[in-house]
Amino acid sequence: MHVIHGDGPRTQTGPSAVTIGAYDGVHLGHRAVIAEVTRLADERGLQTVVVTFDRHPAQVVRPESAPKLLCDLDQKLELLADIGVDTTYVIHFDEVQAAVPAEDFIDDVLVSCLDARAVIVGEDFHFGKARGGNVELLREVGRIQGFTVEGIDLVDRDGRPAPNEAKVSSTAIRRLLAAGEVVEAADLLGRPHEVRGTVERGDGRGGADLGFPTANLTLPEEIQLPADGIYAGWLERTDGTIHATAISLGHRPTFYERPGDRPLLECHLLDFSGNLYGEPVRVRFVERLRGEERFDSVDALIKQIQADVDRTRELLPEP
Ligand code: RBF
Ligand code: MG
Repeated sequence: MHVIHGDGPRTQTGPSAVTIGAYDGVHLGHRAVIAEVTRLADERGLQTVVVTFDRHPAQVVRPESAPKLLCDLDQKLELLADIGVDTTYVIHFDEVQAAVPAEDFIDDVLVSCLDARAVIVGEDFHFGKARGGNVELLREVGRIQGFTVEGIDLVDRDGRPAPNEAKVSSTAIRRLLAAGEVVEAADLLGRPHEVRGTVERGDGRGGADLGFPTANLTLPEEIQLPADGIYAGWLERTDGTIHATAISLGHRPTFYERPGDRPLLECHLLDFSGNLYGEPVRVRFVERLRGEERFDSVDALIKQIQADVDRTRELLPEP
């Protein structure tokens, strides 16, 4: 997949079928839209292009209530490449970009750079300064500039038009994750939820005192985490090897008074020895095992962790 950075050198694509949006998570609803872009592109001999942003526009426009992200930019680009998108145009979204009138955005990006012949967006898509651009404006400009516009409605998880509450949306997936419902979230994402972070040095207690060493991850602030709790999942290393892992996400109430800050994500890899310090890894949440608990003794905690590890082994097939 070809990636164009909006603030980088100006390259031009061939005539294209374009969709625009945050595409956070590249979930099944997004995939349905992109499938339509691809269908149209094939029919009319066009390139497929996704125009998206390097952060969620809400992080700039209303930072106090911006949603957490379902994936970072790197993962988004990987997911778009996986489904066969020809080109992704990444807009660097900042205050300057937020102030660009919708008409200028259409002229600069859609017409000049991407030679858009077809534009496919969600029916309720808004863009440009003060969210002034919409499907209707696209249609008006399209009639003059020579591109067609299709506004499509979000779909349910089977790809059918759906009432609001059944629609696959990033918001619905965030809510499921926040409730710990990782299986349901995976159902809408089309894959387990994944977070990416770097392994840092922890307390050293897991290995020395508990017999269950863990890789502690530093995570980017803006990524959506599941609810605190214990999960079974996968950890993928930089060399591509995938390990079954029992995941603890939370505040370790057995050892610490609950601080108000962000939870700690720790992974105990099954059948693994060695340390991963400094390594960037990917963690996928497959099943929720239980909520985090405060144990009266270290022995009780160890017993429970052993049961979690056994359950993880049962739940996860060989990688
Ligand atoms: N800590 C707790 O305080 N309560 C728990 O219920 C808990 N469950 C865990 C389950 C698993 C599978 C693992 C790997 C760790 C768990 N921990 C829990 C975290 C544990 O206290 C931590 O790994 C060590 O204290 C080292 O940081
Ligand atoms: Mg640890």
